[in-house]
Amino acid sequence: MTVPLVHAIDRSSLTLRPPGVGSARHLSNLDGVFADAVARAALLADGDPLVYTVEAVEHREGSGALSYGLGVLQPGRVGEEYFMTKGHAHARREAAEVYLGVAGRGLMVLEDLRDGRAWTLPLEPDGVVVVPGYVAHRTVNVGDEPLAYLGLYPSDAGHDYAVIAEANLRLVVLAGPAGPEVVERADLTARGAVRRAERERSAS
Ligand code: S6P
Ligand code: ZN
Repeated sequence: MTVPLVHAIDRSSLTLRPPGVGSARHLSNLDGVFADAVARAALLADGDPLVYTVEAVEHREGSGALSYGLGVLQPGRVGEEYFMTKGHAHARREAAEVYLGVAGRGLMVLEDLRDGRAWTLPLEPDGVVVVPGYVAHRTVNVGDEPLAYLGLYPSDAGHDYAVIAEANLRLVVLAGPAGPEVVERADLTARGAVRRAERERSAS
């Protein structure tokens, strides 16, 4: 089947016209992504929410072909963490990607697999973010509305989820009292212990 060369982003329904090839990830599909296993189990017991969908338009004609996906990440939290994507690096490591923000308020969490350097960038309507090659990436919805974005990538980039599955990405985005807080994963355990002690003190 021929893939159409023109699509429109319908900003009211956050879908492509004509539709791309859809896929969805619910919380049950995101194992080892969120740090708070207790909060995740509670949400799963309550009905396994939809976390995000992707509508992909993949062109496969030759080695220079480009593809794209419209991602729509729901607002929500698992414990202190905002809803986010599973995250991946490209199987063909040098393949870069461009993200275009469409709706909502997000952050991209990035990590260079060559030297471990990690950083975040805002992903907002009409903002354009470059993810260079060798950089693992995920999106995080830090707002109250769905976060929508278009990711444009070489068709032969491929997804490698395993490369970050064991250690997860280094940076974690938490919902703090004044908005998103970016912390090192290594500091989460200490932070959790302090919170628990505070809760116990105020309960006694
Ligand atoms: C593809 C691009 C996006 C993601 C989408 C879902 O290279 O980066 O379309 O696929 O954000 O994330 P994930 O980590 O589940 O593929
Ligand atoms: Zn990608």
